[in-house]
Amino acid sequence: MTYEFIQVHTEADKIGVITLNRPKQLNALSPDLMVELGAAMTAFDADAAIGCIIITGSEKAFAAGADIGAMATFTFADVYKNDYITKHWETIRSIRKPVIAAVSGFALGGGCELAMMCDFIIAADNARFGQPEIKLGIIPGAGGTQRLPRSVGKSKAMDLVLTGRMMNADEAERAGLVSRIVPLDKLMEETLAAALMICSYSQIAVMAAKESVNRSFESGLSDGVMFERRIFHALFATQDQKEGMDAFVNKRPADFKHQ
Ligand code: DAK
Repeated sequence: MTYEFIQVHTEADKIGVITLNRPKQLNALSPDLMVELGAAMTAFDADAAIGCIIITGSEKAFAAGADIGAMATFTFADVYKNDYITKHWETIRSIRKPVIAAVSGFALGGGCELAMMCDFIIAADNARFGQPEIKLGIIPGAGGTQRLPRSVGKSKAMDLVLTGRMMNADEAERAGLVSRIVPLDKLMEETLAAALMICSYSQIAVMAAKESVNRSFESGLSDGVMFERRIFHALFATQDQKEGMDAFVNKRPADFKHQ
């Protein structure tokens, strides 16, 4: 498939890299771009050779939000009856392989929400995060009011959502929104290294780990721990568990077959 608003390539035959590519609009997330993003992610998720997916943007912008021009004249009836772009944004939640957001520059509005839908965020030192929708007379609409407080706590989430201010990479790391900050010129190198590390493990264990961590956001502690326990037990049915433990015991590198 050819894409107009994103670029897609693989690294080391096992990492799927998706680069948002509407530079003149600071990668504003139009419905067409989101359709392409969903298609590319679904294709990588279905590709047995791919162990990890990276979403990135440009140095200046990961994404400056949903496309304001495209939304400007919509009425309530338009957005409510057509469930405005909802389906285009839900695909990412169905991706079972790990997805890393490599963020440089602006990650605002839907851009910040997209980054938060990824499994973790590696930020360049020039990254700036925010939910400025309040300035447009709306509120975050792709999970920002729900994921941001889970990530940074109520007080900072309220501050960002109600004032519309941006936070820099340092503040985002202190608040727990991003997992690490790297120099801008090392962003892809460091993100690819993290992705390669993930790819070196059992894909079944990696997917199970992602599913279990995500469950912590959807359930109470007892249910979450029970879910984890059963998944943990199930992993003893895999060849990869035998391989991983045998490799440790015999002091050799593990050779996971993802079985
Ligand atoms: N949409 C469309 N165009 C955008 C844009 C955006 N979000 N952000 C920037 N651009 C365009 C600018 O209009 C400008 O275009 P030209 O004038 O050159 O044609 C070009 O990108 C460069 O922008 P600036 O000239 O403004 O560049 P600066 O460096 O001066 O400022 C900035 C950069 C990022 C601070 C500024 O552009 C800015 O404030 N942008 C808007 C940020 C924003 O308000 N984002 C939130 C948008 S609302 C949903 C899913 C998602 C959403 C809602 C619902 N569902 C699933 C239901 C999301 C909503 C949003 O994100």
